[in-house]
Amino acid sequence: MKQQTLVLLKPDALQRGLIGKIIARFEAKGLKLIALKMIAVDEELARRHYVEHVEKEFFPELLQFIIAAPVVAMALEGEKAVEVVRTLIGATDPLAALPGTIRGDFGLNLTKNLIHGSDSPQSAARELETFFAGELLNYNLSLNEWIE
Ligand code: 3AN
Repeated sequence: MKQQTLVLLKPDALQRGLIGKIIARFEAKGLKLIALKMIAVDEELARRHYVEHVEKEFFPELLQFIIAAPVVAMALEGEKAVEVVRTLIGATDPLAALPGTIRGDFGLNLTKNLIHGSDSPQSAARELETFFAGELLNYNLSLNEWIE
């Protein structure tokens, strides 16, 4: 079942020069990039994106972090893309994330955990609308007949 999902490469990924390495993992997996942009997240956008977390005690720290430098936002498409992307990303806490996952290989800090991936098809639909309303691209990735 084909799905679409939202990924954000957070300010720490940008500052640490990991953008290319992380995108390369999704490309190598066979996921199709259907949108990609850099964006400076402001407080309003952060509150909209993290609507489930605005009341949590860690939100002020999360807010300061996510607005501190630009993020790279992308939309990815593929078989079970929501779950597949979450698996590639690894556990929320990089200290618990398995080696081979993005957080397991590159992170040590729960707030500075490099990357966000939608946690369900419902979240994906909402988050894609937030970041890419009307901007998702429809094209044929010719390599996919050898992947899917
Ligand atoms: P995930 O990003 O794995 O879906 P969520 O949605 O539970 O995790 O949390 C959103 C973000 O909030 C995390 N990526 C992390 O940066 C931050 N966060 C979550 N839980 C905590 C916590 N207990 N302390 C500090 N930051 C947290």
